[in-house]
Amino acid sequence: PTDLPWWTNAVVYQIYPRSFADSNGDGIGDLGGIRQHLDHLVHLGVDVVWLSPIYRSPQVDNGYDISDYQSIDPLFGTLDEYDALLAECHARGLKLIMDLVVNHTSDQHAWFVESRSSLDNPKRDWYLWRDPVDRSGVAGLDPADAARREPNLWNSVFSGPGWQLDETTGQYYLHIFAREQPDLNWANAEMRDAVYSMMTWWLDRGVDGFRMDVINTIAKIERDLVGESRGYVMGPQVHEYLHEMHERVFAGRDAQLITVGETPGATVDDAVAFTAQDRGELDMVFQFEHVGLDHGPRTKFDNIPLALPALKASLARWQEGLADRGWNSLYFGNHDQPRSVSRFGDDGAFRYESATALAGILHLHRGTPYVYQGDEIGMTNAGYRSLSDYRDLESLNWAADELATGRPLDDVLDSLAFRSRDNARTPVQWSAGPGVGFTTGVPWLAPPASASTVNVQADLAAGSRSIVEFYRRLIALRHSSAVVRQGRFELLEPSHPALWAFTRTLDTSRLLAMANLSGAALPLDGLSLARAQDPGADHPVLLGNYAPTVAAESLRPWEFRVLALD
Ligand code: TEU
Ligand code: CA
Repeated sequence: PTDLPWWTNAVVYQIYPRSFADSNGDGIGDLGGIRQHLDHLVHLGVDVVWLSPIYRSPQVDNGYDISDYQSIDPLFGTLDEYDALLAECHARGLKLIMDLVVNHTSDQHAWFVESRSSLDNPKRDWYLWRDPVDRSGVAGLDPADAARREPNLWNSVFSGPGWQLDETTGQYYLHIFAREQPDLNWANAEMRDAVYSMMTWWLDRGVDGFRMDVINTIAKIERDLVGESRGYVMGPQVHEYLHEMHERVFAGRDAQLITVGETPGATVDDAVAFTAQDRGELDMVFQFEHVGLDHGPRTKFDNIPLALPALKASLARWQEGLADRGWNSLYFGNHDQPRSVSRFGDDGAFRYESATALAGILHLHRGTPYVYQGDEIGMTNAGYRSLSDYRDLESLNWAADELATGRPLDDVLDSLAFRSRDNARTPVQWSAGPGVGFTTGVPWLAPPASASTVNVQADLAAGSRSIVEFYRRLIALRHSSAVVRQGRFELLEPSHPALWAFTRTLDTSRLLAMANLSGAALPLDGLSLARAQDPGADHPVLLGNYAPTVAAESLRPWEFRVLALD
């Protein structure tokens, strides 16, 4: 028996609808395609499905630019189809959560159309409008910055200035993402009320919670909005807003719901403040420390090598930091990150072994694991070598800026082939063939060549080398083990360059998880975990990615094992 909420024992599966399954042959995934594959999710054993946005949207940022929150974009289907999908999920014991994107709307949203229409429109203050600034007299600025008239010197995450001049009123509006994604003004209570009533509308429809897009950027600091501020800083009001949201929207049904906030840049202390249950804010957050370790100093597109000890230490820091208060999400991949088997594993000779080793290690940490569509079959980076294959505005805008500086195309393509968000957005490979079982039409984004051998059909026929089967057993282990769910985490051999090993302890029960994240055999003698295993005893192996799994004195390349010590 435990007083931990249900989602501490749950596994979430992220669907990026545009790339999951297409049921009408237009080459874009849709709700019909999802309904056709729900049994795949049931087979995996996941508990919750998170849908990336499917609301009406001009699709500038693939649906993260919403023009009507209470609708379904015709690309994906209708509200009736949505209700059918929700009912079918619930009938299968799956919960369904939606992606809440309320740091910004689309510039086509009725709220923004009204807000921009005049200085005294009632919704003017629902967005962040500020007058131009003349900084020609400001010392210490380079000529380019001194000439800028934007209210402050923030840049957009998607390149260019973070402000757009609106000719009609002569003011700038803030957009930390694309200019088609104007930031909402959370200081405005009327705007907040409209968001809360929209959220309640979805919960009343039966939705089981939300993933909240960049929810820690909703609180801007007024003094930073004008003047020489160069970097965004999270305003402390964010906790006030999230607590108000909790009271106004979640209270009374909080126990059945799951909420996860995406909080780029959040520290462990921020995450405790967001997720400690007595705070009444969020259940958990997506933090970005581990997925920032291989970013260069200038931009994420400057890929730098990642040493395993740094990755191990990062996850261990978050295990320790949220051990007593708060709760961790556990993820390596999503629709914004490179494919984890290409980034952290070996997507060539040891694709099966490394995909399963990474999943085993991640899922045996303390927290709620998130499986990103396609990772359950070890899908790999697309690695396109032609700019015309890319679709993501973040990638295309960055590449254009880089090429404009004279950087060689091949060099830019090297960066994109590893880091572009399109790498994780290629259609789920259900089978071989031109439409990879995703569509009977032309996929909106080109599947990589690997699809001919990397696909669900081939994986399910792979017997002891099926990645889906490994995930199924891993998820079953989580569901059955109180130690996995709540055991205390302790990292072993932190500085070892290839070994990732840790224990989980609950009362007198202990598990030992270990993986060899290298392509060479790894002898275990002399290492702390060998001592932890009471050499004499023969510890049962609960799960391993090599068959037959034996508690040997060494780990084979990319081998993962978890043992029950007591
Ligand atoms: O991403 C927020 C975020 O962290 C971005 O900075 C994103 O990770 C980018 O790739 C970093 O370089 C969320 C969504 O997940 C993303 O798909 C959207 O594009 C973005 O917000 C705007 O809604
Ligand atoms: Ca379609």
